[in-house]
Amino acid sequence: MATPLEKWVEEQARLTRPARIHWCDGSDEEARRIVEIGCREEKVNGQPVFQELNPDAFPYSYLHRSHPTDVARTEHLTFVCHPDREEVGPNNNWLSPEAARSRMRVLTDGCMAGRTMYVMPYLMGHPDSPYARACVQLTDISYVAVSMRIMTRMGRPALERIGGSDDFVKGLHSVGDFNPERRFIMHFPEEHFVWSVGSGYGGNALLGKKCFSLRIASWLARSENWLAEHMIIIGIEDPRGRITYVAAALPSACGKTNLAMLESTLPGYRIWTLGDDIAWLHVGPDGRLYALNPEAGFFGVAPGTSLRTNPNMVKTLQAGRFYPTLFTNTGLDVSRNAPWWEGLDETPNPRLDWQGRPWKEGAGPAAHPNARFTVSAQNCPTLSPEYDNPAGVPISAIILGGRRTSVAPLVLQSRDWLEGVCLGSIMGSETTAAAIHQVGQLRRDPMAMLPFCGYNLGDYLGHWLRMGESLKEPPAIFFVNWFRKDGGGDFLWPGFRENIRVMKWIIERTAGGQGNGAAETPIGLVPERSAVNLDGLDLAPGAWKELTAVDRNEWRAEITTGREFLAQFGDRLPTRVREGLDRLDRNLG
Ligand code: OXD
Ligand code: MN
Repeated sequence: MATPLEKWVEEQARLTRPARIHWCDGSDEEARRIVEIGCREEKVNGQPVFQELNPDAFPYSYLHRSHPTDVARTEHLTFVCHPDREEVGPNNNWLSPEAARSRMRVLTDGCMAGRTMYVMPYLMGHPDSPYARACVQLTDISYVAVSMRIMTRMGRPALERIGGSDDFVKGLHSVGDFNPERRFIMHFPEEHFVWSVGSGYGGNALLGKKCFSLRIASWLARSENWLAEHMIIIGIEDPRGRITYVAAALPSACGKTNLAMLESTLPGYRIWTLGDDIAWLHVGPDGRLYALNPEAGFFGVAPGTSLRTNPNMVKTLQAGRFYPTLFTNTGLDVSRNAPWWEGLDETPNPRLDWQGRPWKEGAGPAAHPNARFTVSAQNCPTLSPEYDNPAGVPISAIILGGRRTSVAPLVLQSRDWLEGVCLGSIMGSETTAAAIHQVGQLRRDPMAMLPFCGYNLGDYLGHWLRMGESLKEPPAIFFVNWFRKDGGGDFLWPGFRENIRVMKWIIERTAGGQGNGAAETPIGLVPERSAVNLDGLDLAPGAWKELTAVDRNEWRAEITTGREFLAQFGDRLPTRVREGLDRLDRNLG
């Protein structure tokens, strides 16, 4: 008798008609074989899927050049398909499940002809964790098959968890013909199913990541009383050896990976990495909030990553412990056959651009601004020993943030959970290259979840409020902004490794002491100068004052435009958020 899993795979194969079906075991040997196929047989846009790179520069590394139209998440082609449009909310594109299914059936009919269908059973979360989920993704390209091995726990433990049940998250993926006109990423939350065609890009095609661990998981989390969030998880060790765990949400390409691996400039402080993109947060048996990272690897932005900005990521990429490491749409240092991107230490000559063309002065960047690496967490020198703790780690602070060249202070502590949720609901960030849209526009991005919350964002804010009530003592909520500029357009704060100074203030606040380390503003608490270690920093005169300034007029305008943004959620917006924002507005005078 076929199991539900076998039946489902058979059904998908009848629709997509692959030449071969390969059940992945997630082994090293298998990954090597699939990479070999990508190097020798398969092509994207006329070029091999993988090109082997110089192992002396980056061990086990391969370059993938995507289809030129397929370089970032395509939010306008991403849908949540549910019978009730209101449930999905204005924050998502909506289609009825029937309409979506018939559209996708046409696009998927025979789409794997002549290709191999890879069947990938995987877990999001540690095999021993009660919070882990079993999933199966099908794909027809080696790049995605190998990326999934890096980013998830693939193989037998997932099959064991599924057994003869139908309880697994399903993902059907095909690159189709890469035509953006025939590209869609459809989510069916009631069926725990994601159906993606036409793109090989990480956020569109590695279905365990944004599609399941955020969009579908956020539906599960709402009804099961937990949170699926776009957050890093780190432990901050102080000179006494005490480790405080925090989770931080920042929009895509705003330095999450750098913060997750920060190498401290303050003696005695050190960061332990648990996750760089997604956190699942549960109420633990002791009533505290516990976080775990469902992923097993990092899919990070390459440009700007260097020994200066993120030495631990460079070490991760060079560790060579886990096979393989992928580079996508970076440039190429021709003489060394090594990946290269803007911001990496030396500037080689000659180089190829991300499409494999000779790079010329004035021709724009060699690496695509959203060029990525895909690398196992096992390679990370700062990986926390708690990363594999099936229960997760207790969270003392939640940090929210964005890229704001003005208005938002370097760091602000909310007075309580409600005010934190209210400010989080209107938080804004200037857009980056991680998704297809105009870069540098201010967009409201509540909890950095706007592109990832799979249901009505008004209800999501209500869920946050309820979560606060489920916790014995909710973690303090902080806001950070490393990107504030002065009148001349220069950054006021050095950022990167120096951000440890802000993290130190944050953990000291959560430890309960430092009563006089903060100054009241109408919207929360900012650090007093004396409470932050600024030794050895070359801040411009007046910079600290500007960095911590909360301008009443700017913030009144901020709340007004935030309210305008929230108006689209109508009566799904919790009254308490509305009233909380009114109160903050009144505080501003
Ligand atoms: C990512 C993103 O890839 O947020 O993590 O776009
Ligand atoms: Mn992300």
